[in-house]
Amino acid sequence: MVRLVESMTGDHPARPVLVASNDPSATGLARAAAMGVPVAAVDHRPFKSDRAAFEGALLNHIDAVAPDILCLAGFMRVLTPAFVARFEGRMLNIHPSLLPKYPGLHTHQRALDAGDTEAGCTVHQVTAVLDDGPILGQARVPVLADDTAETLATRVLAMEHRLYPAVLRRFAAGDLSPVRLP
Ligand code: NHR
Repeated sequence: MVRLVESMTGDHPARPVLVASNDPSATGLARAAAMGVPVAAVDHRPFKSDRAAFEGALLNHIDAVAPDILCLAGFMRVLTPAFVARFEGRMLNIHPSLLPKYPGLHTHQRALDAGDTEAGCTVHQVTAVLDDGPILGQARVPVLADDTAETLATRVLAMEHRLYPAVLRRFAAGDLSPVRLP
């Protein structure tokens, strides 16, 4: 998220209008505020299993700034089809695997368990099906012999920081052709 905000300057076609989180203690909120970006927090926990009600509260903040594009960055709440439909074709996510491999959680451990020799990350459009939308970019890293899920996650994260800003810049300019890194 910080890298996306930092990237939106100069001739970039987009500007950040809101950083929102479901976690009121997320450090990203303080970092965004320090960069001068408006922030909102909607704790999902009081809503229990009522995802639509949580999303309604979140939408109040989002609709107030009427964004053209939504970027999920470490957002960990599965979104309902109704929410996704509101932003069809305008919502991106970065996922820490080479999709279609390993949608969902614990991607690094799953790659290690499978004996994969490469891993990476994917930016995709968000659809109602989890981690399934059209791919807008991918970056690869090697898996090393002594990797743990943590060391692999650190190597992938460095590529996430390069890939997502590159994809957003292209997407905001109307270009849906996939970005490949390195
Ligand atoms: N929503 C939809 N409709 N489609 C996608 O592709 C989505 C999405 C919401 C989030 C990010 C995704 C990821 O990058 C994302 C993609 C959370 C879960 C999950 O199971 C799965 C995938 C992603 C994010 N969340 C649990 C839930 O009950 C909570 C897990 C937790 O809190 O640790 O929502 O990986």
